[in-house]
Amino acid sequence: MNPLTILRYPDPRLHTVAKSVVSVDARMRKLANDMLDTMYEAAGIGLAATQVDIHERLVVIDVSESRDQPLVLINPEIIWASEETRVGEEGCLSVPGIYDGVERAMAVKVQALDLDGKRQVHEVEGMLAVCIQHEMDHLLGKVFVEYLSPLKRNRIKTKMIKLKKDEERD
Ligand code: GNR
Ligand code: NI
Repeated sequence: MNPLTILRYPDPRLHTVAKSVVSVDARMRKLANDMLDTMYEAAGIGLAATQVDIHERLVVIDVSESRDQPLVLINPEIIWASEETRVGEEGCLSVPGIYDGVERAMAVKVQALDLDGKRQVHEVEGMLAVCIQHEMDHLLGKVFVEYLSPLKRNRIKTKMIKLKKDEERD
């Protein structure tokens, strides 16, 4: 077990745009495994490398109830998105305790490399489609609260800064 530290909003490093992964090697496999440990320990359904201050296009996901179906996406690209959208309640490990509605495509087709460096295409819907879109936003430096109104976002920012101060006090 090697859990990594998850950056918390409004940390400016969360707005870094990730670079493509150049080679799927032993380092990448270790990083993906450390990210999976971190995601499971934090009870999340996904984690983007950006959230652990690594600015490369890598995400890990597990939307299964049994927490035993890890998915690793390297250099993911959305090659198709349904026109149909839906608003679903989202949360983020980088914005603990905050949940709000975000509009996303209902279904997407995503192309990515796996840990063997092989190209895979996944056509997904439901929670997995939501999660993939949420994680791919992180790789572009975007946190879900940026879809909310400036008023809500500022309230969240203030709350997160206060939470951090409270944590530092005890
Ligand atoms: O654990 C998470 N839950 C979640 C719920 C609804 C929509 C998106 C997510 S992703 C989030 C983990 C996380 O912050 N990934 O970046
Ligand atoms: Ni997130």
